Amino acid sequence: MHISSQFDSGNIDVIDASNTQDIKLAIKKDNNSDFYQWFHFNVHNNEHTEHVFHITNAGQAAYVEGWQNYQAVASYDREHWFRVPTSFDGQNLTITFTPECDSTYFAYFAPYSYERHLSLLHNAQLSESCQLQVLGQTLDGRDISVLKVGEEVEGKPVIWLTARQHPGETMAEWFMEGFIDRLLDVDDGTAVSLLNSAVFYLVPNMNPDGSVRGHLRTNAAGVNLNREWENPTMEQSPEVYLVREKMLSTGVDMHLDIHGDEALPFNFVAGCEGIPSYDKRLEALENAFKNILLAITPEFQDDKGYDKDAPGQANLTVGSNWVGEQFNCLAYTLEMPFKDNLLLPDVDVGWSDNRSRNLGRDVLTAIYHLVDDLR
Ligand code: GEM
Ligand code: ZN
Repeated sequence: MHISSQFDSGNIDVIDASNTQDIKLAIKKDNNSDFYQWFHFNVHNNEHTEHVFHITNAGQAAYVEGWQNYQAVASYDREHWFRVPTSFDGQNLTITFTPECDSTYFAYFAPYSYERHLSLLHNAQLSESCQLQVLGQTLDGRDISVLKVGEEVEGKPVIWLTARQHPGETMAEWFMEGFIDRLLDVDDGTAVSLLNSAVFYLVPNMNPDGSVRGHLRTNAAGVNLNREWENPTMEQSPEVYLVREKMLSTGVDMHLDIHGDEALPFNFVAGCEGIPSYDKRLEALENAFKNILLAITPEFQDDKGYDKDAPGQANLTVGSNWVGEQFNCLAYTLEMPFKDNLLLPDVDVGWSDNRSRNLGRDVLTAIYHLVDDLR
């Protein structure tokens, strides 16, 4: 048997693999950081017997409550990911699995590779309405890419979507793939009409370095990008610095920052109720967006989520809070679960890449119904 993680977004340390009934593993920390939770590894064994994997440092991971009722994902073809029997005893996360093929991949959530990221960007640029722009480079030298979709016209709202500041939250880029595919579909009347009404700036992956490195939450320097928005630097957080500068040049009338949540088994949004300039207009826009999305899909709910910030107490280093305050606009952090949507559970796949893509498509409809009220 051989266990490896030397591939895009791979992350595991093999402690002891001498006994297939008691394989000891550990998740590596993000570089220069104490955060860890994302794992992604391959097991090759032509003996299709029961394997028992113990991730022995799960008890000290970033969000331990994320392991409660969590099931890991596995894949034979790296396309179709299914949930596998997983348990947590407070320290060890144990995956018990009898493979049907010689080679099996395991991960925290369906991985979104850098190659797929590049294909997403370059397929998009084939659309007449889409321009692929490069804002600069990350610390490891990868492009920070934004898709501009539609034409800027005086008076037309400018809508930004950013995703995967936290690289282990791969559902965020699956969401963007669904959103982008629909927005560029010339046969989709809602998308065509929306592009007549607004211009979009879309960043499918804010953190390509952390993604390839197999990080949970930080960039190559070990910096949490979603705590950099007040004072980003080219030295520590060029990803945020360059996107923020572009936002300041385009203006922003609506911003969605797409994430994944380790613990809460729901889709939900976190708003800007705690920013200094929060007012009845922003409150009305937030409620309108939520009510429209609630009407569109049962995958969304507004009962469970993060605690609300007290008035004036929002952390302005957080992306959607800084954008909401800077541009006095509708700005949400949108969260999807690593586990499942408890309101609509799927025992085979849980929350998944496809369901993330479909939520992206549904959010486009919600924006369509709100776009004329953004300015
Ligand atoms: C969260 S977002 C922080 C809370 N945001 C609001 N608006 N209350 C983070 O960065 O910790 C997103 C995430 O990690 O998924
Ligand atoms: Zn996040």
